[in-house]
Amino acid sequence: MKSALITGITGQDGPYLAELLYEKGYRVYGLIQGQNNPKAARLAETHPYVEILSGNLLDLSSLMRAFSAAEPDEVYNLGAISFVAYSWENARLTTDVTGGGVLNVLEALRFYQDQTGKQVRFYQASSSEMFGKVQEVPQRESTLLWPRSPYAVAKVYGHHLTINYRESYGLHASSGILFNHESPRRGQEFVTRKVTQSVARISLGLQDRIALGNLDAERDWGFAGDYVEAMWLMLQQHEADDYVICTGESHSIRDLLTIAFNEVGISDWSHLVYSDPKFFRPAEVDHLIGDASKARDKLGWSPKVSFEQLVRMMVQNDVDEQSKLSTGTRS
Ligand code: NAP
Ligand code: G4F
Repeated sequence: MKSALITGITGQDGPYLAELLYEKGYRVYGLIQGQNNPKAARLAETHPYVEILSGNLLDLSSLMRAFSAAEPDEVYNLGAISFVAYSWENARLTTDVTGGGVLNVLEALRFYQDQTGKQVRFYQASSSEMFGKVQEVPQRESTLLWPRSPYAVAKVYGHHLTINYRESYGLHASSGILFNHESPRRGQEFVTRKVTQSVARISLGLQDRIALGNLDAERDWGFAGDYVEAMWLMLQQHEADDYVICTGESHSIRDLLTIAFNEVGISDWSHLVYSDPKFFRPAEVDHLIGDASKARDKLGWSPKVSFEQLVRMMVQNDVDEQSKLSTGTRS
């Protein structure tokens, strides 16, 4: 039985990846931070097969203990401070966790390999945010990186460190350069979920309007459930490598609003959305669109869920969730 260790198990992607690995017969370990993290109990309820280990990306010794306990064949480093807007307000913390955390995991992995002689495969959650002020359209693995936020700068550090450890120590270390991916489990601070939840609440009479920032930004949005399969496929290859994972389609926040409101029967949303300067960013990433040809050719990976299906799935989920909350029933 193979063993996998996932950092970031309480985020959006962690539970999807845990489900995939469990279905494939892995023993799944998840790293959880904090002395009484409320997400631990929720995870134990929804994913009882995940063996929870206590640890923090900032604490190398906790990671070394996690390696000893999990004896992993594969390690997926999904843990990060991942909200771009937050990274300007907490630049040091973001740098340490999202960037420095990668160094700690790689060092713990190297130590574990040296001690046990076991080969461990490593996945780093790199990001399309690294392309920032894009230097090529569409973006591919070879596109010059131009990060536009402390978060993106930290991700560039983790990305290059992963490549460097592969080249320096021969580690089986791969980076997935994932474009935005969403789901009903997406955090409420990100624009897709903020929109789908607000639209659900407006349709139920629980909210009047949505305050947003830049409606012209465009993203290549896919479904998280599709993207975790690409992570796993990368670690099944003989050679470690870096892969862009995306849909190859781009949409604006306006497109997102149109589909989301349409799902609840509202065709004109202009009076339901207003602009709030606090949601604009000091430096914006205007337009992301990727080219996943390498992943398609080498991994045999392609996305299954379209943007429209994704948004409708998220709105339906939020309508159900908000209806239950408003009538006092817990989901
Ligand atoms: P997410 O929902 O924000 O989850 C982040 C996870 O990291 C949470 O489990 C969080 O734990 C954990 N974490 C934060 N600080 C930590 C620390 N100091 N020590 C240990 N764990 C810590 O992110 P996601 O959307 O699942 O994304 C997974 C990864 O892919 C992230 O690295 C993200 O940057 C990257 N990525 C995401 C996307 C996307 O569109 N979703 C695209 C490209 C790359 P708590 O729950 O306890 O805070
Ligand atoms: O949903 P967002 O916050 O995601 P963003 O910044 O693209 O980052 C996400 O995807 C990255 C992959 O490219 C990940 F690496 C990262 O961890 C995260 O998962 O914002 C998307 C766009 C931005 O252009 C933002 O300015 O939506 C725009 N936006 C407009 N109004 C808003 C809002 N974003 C948020 N969060 N909230 C708003 O009110």
